Amino acid sequence: SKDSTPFITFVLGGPGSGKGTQCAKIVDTYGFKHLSAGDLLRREIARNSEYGSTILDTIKEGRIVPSEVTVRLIRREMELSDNHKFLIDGFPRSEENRISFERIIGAEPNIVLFFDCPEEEMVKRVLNRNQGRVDDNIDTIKKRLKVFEALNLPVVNHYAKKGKLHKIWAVGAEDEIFEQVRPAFAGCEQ
Ligand code: UP5
Ligand code: MG
Repeated sequence: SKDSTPFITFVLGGPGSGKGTQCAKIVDTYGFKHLSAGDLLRREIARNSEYGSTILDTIKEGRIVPSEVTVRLIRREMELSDNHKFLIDGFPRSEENRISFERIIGAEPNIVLFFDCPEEEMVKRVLNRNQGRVDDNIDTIKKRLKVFEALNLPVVNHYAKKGKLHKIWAVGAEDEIFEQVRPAFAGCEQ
């Protein structure tokens, strides 16, 4: 219920590493509320909100939306949810994102998953996706990969040092990858 302390999982990995795909399986198996930061930002674009056009420009360039905007969207979804188990997908993308979340939400993640995928595989998957995302073109993908390497890997290293990181080899069949995800949630079976 709303009274219990949130149980937070961060899901990290480069563009096309399979975060969204594996999150769907985690939701089905372990009953988390899925919050994709990218989906929340795309929803702001679609509803033409105050920050919509800035978010669109940022996503087209593969850059990171200011932390305060993203954290506010995540916080609102957490407050609105009856669930207390959250799967936060594609966030935090930088140390600044991470520090901002910890300050504003006042909590750290219990678990951090990292989907480790070779760049050429990520490029192939994103170019094959065909769902009309404005950032699924080769120019933007190259920028997303650079930003990921420069800004997201420090976050991964931070949680590795804290002993919270579950690194998963993200190549192979979806179900095989999920078998590597399961041990992170040992004890979370519903
Ligand atoms: N696929 C999945 N698993 C597969 C497998 N095992 N084998 C073969 N194919 C597989 O998967 C991608 C594609 O690969 C799909 O077609 C899938 O079927 C297939 P998906 O599960 O969608 O991968 P995911 O990691 O979720 O890829 P996504 O493109 O969503 O990752 P990004 O991190 O790039 O996108 P996100 O939506 O998180 O962010 C988009 C942009 O929003 C960012 O670049 C940034 O500009 C902005 N943003 C922020 O600024 N701040 C935030 O906090 C979040 C986002
Ligand atoms: Mg995704």
